[in-house]
Amino acid sequence: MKKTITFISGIALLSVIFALVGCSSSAPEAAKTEATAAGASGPMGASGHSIKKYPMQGKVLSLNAAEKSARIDAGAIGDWMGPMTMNYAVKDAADFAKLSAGVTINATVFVDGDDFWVGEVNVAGTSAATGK
Ligand SMILES: [Cu+2]
Repeated sequence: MKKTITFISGIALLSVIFALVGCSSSAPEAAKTEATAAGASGPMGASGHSIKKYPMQGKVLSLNAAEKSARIDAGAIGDWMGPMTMNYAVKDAADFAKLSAGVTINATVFVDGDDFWVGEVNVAGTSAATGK
């Protein structure tokens, strides 16, 4: 019985770790990246760190006009995020205007500390099959 409880605890712990790693970069990794980029001359963001840019390819699933955010099913985004569906702020109105449900995009993810958003949007194609 004790063994079973230990096993279940292990699963729960793994789940927590996976959840933490899944949707944000780990602190040690961020620290390492920052140290590596110390000599680089990126623009400073609000966080005081230089803003990092990652190419992203994804499909827009839905839009939230009030929040100017998009739910995007994206492939791996550099070493920042694995392939997953999540919400991204789209800060630039011109970029947001290019988006609609069903389109596939090539874009850039900007990461400023804990803040991130999508910009430099290019619509790569529309999915006529979904007809949205
Ligand atoms: Cu994520």
